[in-house]
Amino acid sequence: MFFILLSTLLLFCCISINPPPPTHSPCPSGYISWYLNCYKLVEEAATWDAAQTACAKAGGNLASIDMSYDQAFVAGVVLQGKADAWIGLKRKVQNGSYMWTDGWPVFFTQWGPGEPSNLEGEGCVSMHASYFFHGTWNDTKCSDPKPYICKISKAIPH
Ligand SMILES: [Ca+2]
Repeated sequence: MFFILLSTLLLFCCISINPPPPTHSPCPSGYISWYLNCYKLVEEAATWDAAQTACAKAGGNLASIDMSYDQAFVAGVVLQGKADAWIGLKRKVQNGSYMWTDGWPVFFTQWGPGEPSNLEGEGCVSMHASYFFHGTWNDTKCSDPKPYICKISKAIPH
């Protein structure tokens, strides 16, 4: 019995457990990996167009939100930033319909109460950071400088 106990103790004391290797992030530096995408909240305010250009330079687009899981994740990121942030949704001048900059069709929306108000010059969509509106969307003035959220995605619309 004693020997069994001793050998058990020896077994536990002397096995070295190597820590697992760090997880390799599939995203560029500064981006958060989530699902098949990489996201980054840029807190320096820019107009909607300048924000989209900046995201495109990094190989992405202003973030599209294709389902409730994306919405929950992006809202969590934006709420941390404490300021409303641009997302990749813009109204087309031609027919008034909305489209995502990355080409995905709009099959999920999370408009705030009374939105989109569709006022003239309010064709760009930002996400509310205030807890009261909790990540809901608002069409607002494209020329307003706001923080923004970029998304780099491996999923290609088809
Ligand atoms: Ca509005």
